[in-house]
Amino acid sequence: MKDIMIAPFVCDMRNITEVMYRLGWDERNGGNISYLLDENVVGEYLDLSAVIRTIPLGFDATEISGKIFIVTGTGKYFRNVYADPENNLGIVRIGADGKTAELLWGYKDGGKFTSEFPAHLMSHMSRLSVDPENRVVMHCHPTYTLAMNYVHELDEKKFTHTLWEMCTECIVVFPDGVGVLPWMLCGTNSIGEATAEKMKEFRLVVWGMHGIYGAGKTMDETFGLIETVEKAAQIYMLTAHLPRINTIRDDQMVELAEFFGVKYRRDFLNL
Ligand code: 2HA
Ligand code: ZN
Repeated sequence: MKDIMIAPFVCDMRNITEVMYRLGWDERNGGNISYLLDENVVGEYLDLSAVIRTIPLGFDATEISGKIFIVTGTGKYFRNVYADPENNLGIVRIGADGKTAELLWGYKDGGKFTSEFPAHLMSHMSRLSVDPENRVVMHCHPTYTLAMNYVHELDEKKFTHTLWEMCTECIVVFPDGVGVLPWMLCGTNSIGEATAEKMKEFRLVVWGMHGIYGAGKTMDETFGLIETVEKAAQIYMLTAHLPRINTIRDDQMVELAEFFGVKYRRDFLNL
């Protein structure tokens, strides 16, 4: 068996949580990440028949039973993941009954996965139904994106359009736009279901006055999506109170999307 501490998926989780914490997107226990792993790769590091304990999921995940995820722990701080992955992360397999998770590694102090695991798993199911290569679901509280929630209409067309106007690369990076949910109680199956519904259409979903969800094939892609939204939101918050003299026009966004060959939400433009 190889040493799990050098497994690329453990390194990815340690590195990304460290970066996100330093960016100020994950104060205290804010934020959570789940990463769908390849069973054969995990098998190089762990005995897949050795279940440490089982943990109830609280909803039916039969559709993805047998799948293995590395997930941040509930109540755990991103700040601490790098130094102590085995307490702050866990590797779980969705049981055959679809109602429990089998712990294979981690949550060493008796902990369990994030309270947002239902939202994550439901989002994984949605994204996999439209993109079989999706692997990562990431949630965080990026500062400027959150600030923008308080001063900009929470309408997905208008919100996406404003972000697209803020940086030239935006329409190319997230041509599918940003889904927006109103403020909802977090940690519940209802917010999970609402997020998953949006995830059929969007890789990015804003949780009104709370934060953002991102999904992608890799850690880089997912982080890059959120990072680009956050950059655009920062430009917005730095300029929203000032007279606007210049902007990226809709016909220029079309030019960008067509030049880079991305399938974009044309209905989000005002053509
Ligand atoms: O896990 O961010 O939404 C802490 C949160 C809840
Ligand atoms: Zn949150």
